[in-house]
Amino acid sequence: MTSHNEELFTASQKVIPGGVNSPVRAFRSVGGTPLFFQRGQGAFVWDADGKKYTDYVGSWGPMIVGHCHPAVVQAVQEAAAQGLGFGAPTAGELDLANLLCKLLPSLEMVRLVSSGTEATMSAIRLARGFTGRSRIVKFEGCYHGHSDGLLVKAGSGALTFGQPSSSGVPAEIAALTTVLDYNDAAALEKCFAEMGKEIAAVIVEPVAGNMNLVIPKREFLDALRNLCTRHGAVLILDEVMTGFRVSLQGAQGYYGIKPDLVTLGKVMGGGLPAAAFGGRRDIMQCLAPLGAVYQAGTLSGNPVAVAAGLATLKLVQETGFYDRLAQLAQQLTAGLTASAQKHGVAFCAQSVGGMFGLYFSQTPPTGYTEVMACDKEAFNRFFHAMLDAGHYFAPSAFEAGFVSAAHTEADIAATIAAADKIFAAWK
Ligand code: KE4
Repeated sequence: MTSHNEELFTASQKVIPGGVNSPVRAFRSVGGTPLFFQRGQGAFVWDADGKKYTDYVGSWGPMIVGHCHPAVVQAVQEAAAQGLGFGAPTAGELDLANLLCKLLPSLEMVRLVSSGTEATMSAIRLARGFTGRSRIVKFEGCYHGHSDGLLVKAGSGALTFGQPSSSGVPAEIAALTTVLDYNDAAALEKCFAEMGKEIAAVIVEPVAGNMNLVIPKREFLDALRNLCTRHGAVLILDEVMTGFRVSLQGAQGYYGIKPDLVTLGKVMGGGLPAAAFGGRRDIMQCLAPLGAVYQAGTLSGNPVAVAAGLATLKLVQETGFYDRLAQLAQQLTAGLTASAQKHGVAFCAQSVGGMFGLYFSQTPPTGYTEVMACDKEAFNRFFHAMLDAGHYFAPSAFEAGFVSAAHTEADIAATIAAADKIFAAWK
């Protein structure tokens, strides 16, 4: 019998390219029919056939307090009843801006936008306007949204399709982007020695989450900060994923690195379209209407999205929130790793705060080349076997996973038990 997912997917492909509104949702990397979700509650989601899954994607990170948390839903309902949008300032935007600046010490000023792509695109333009320089440096496998200059050897969906660069990006634009290896401090040092005066900004995921999870080396983080300072380049930490995910102060607080600009999204919108970029006051004051760097957005600071973000960020400030989130992620990764090793499967896993990576390799990758050496086919088999068992991981070997405060130790144990059965029968 055709599943409702299959019916919806067939119909969607007639009118939406690939049947999805974002490529990574299409299951092209793992194969099979993408799931169409109809409901989420706490740690769980239900697909169009009514099948229940323990959710380790969480809308790619935003659902850190779980789906449909009552406090978030209530805040959204109350805000919506007052107005869905004004295209004018609201007190809620000021509350969110003040909260972001309180939580992240590097934020002296902040501008709200509607997506991570807008945040990074705007931060790059701002860095170019502030420095008067054009070159940007990024790292292979890192994904910063789909603006032209950043879709060069990008990660996430772009990596999934085996074409790290995207067509449609003019060569002239791509030529202004230098791509280096993540965690390679020496390559960064050499790049600055050769073209330091041209570099407007270095943009980096302080914990890479778009080529699977890759943990930064201390010397890499130190080189980023020191070289940008020495050469007058703007250091942009792209914390769209890590912000309020790895700690209350994001990766910048977790690792003690102070960016000049930071981009935020996902958790700060609680699942609704809210993102931001901000940082040093002297840089942010270059933005229109104060300065010459133009940036704008009809839906920026949308009151309903802001309400979801404020409610979510209130909940994550509860005592012990991140300790528990990290414990859940560690319980999952340790349990999966122990099970695989017991059954002789070449698999390992690791976590940082509430995000984790799963790898079909003997050791966790430290960069793009090692990520690409992981057994993608094995991941795809594991993904589908776990999906059949009712546990939903990211539909790509090149994505990080996420736990929420709504997951319980029992939920994690059930996921590990399901994986154990799969690893026991692994050939
Ligand atoms: P959005 O434009 O998708 O809101 O954010 C882009 C972005 C920027 N920076 C980082 C570090 C990100 O992880 C993202 C988006 N992440 C992907 C998942 N890896 C979004 C999922 C998708 O593309 O559908």
